[in-house]
Amino acid sequence: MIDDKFFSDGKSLRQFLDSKKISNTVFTNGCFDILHIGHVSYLEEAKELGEFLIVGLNSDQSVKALKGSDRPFNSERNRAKVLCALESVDAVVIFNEETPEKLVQELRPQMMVKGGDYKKETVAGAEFVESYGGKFISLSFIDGVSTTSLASKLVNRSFLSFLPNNEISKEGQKKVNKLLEQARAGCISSLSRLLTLVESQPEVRLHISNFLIKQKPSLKSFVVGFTGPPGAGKSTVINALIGPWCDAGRRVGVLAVDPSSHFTGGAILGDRIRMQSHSDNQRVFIRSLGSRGALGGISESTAISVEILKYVGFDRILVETVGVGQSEIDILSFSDCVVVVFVPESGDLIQMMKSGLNEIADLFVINKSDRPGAELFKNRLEEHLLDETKKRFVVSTVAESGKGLGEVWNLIEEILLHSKSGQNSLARLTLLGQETSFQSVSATLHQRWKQWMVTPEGGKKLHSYQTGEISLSELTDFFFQYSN
Ligand SMILES: Nc1nc2c(ncn2[C@@H]2O[C@H](COP(=O)(O)OP(=O)(O)O)[C@@H](O)[C@H]2O)c(=O)[nH]1
Ligand SMILES: [Mg+2]
Repeated sequence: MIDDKFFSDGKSLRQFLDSKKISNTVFTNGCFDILHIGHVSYLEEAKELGEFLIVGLNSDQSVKALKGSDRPFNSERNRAKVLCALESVDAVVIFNEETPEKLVQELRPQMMVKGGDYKKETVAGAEFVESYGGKFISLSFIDGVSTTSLASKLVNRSFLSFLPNNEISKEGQKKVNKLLEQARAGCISSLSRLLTLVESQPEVRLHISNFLIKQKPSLKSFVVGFTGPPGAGKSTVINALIGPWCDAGRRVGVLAVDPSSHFTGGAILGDRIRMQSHSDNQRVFIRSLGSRGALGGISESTAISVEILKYVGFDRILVETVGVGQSEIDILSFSDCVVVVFVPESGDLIQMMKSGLNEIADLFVINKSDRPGAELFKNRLEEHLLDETKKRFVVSTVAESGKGLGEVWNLIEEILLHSKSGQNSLARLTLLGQETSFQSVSATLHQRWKQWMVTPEGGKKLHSYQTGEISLSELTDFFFQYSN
């Protein structure tokens, strides 16, 4: 039955029509790659216009030439079979050329029909049909459905399923909550596991920040950020400060965003043996971040790690970052005290000042001040700070020998006395919520945008933007109207 409707070329169909004396024929053509409601309705409408509906079907070769090498999805034989199964279709005939003009000349239909907003002038064969008194008709196509847009929808769907899950499962939430509880009870391996999780999984970051924002902020925990050029001595300074904090009965957590940072656990100033017992008491916790291919922002996983250390009960959280990029400034901007470590040769001083670091710094350390030029550098820096309203301290140190570090420690503690740790925590968690939820929102927006672009309306608007008829913000407004 189906094969009765199928003709491999115009000639055999012509012979069939002649033998059956069928003259009231309606002709249409297309690729019909994935059949959808638009095709079915318009073929039914076309059939109403005459006695016998012929569909000219683009061969595989011709579809490739028209739509690109990744089309058709279905072979000509299969496409033909599906069409033949439709009640409205009386014959399917394959053609190899890009246009059906030659086929139309062979078949001489009474009527030629196209779907969609085709103009007669642009349809090959239409003029020929009219030359012997036939008619050309353009039928309306159901808006928004086409094989091309269906295909992109399918692609988008499968792409979405590969996106990292935005929300952590109920079971996952329980596990993370349990780890938080264990870490708070002093379990260091649970704490390590948590930090690994937030480094690699944005959805865990979001869950924990939602959890922590509901907790009472710890008022005894303070965050001290250390930044400065690589090699200035940040790690050496931090190392040396751990001992005095332990001596003062504080628990110290260190987070180094620079994975090359080396820590000995504060053994330089503190007594080596006492330090070992400190770490037995879990008084000191040291962790490098960003070393294992963090997914998403290093600054986000650092910010949440800081808050986890606070929740777990560390009193002083020391964060070492390298460089002065925006993300470092983001991390530091919510620290209770920011220490900038320079060396006398820091020629990039002015550049660092310009980058916004100056506004958040509380204390400048000129380390390696055993080197020539230290005094001159200190004078220059102090001059630079003179006209600033915020009070800043400048201390010269030799971190390797410990010179000046007692003063640094005292100044940090004094600055912390006046800081608003709780407010900073809240600000950090709020920013974290903004950033992490934005990642999911932007992934969703991107998908919507791609879906809009393949609709006739979206395509038209993009074209108008490309040709300068509308601005980018107008394009955006149209998109939001569509998304609503
Ligand atoms: N001469 C001298 N060397 C120092 C001083 N402080 C640190 N160093 C050395 O400088 C190098 C870099 O120090 P490090 O703390 O790793 O720098 P970071 O990259 O800023 O963390 C190390 O070899 C330290 O031993 C100092 O005050 N004087
Ligand atoms: Mg370092």
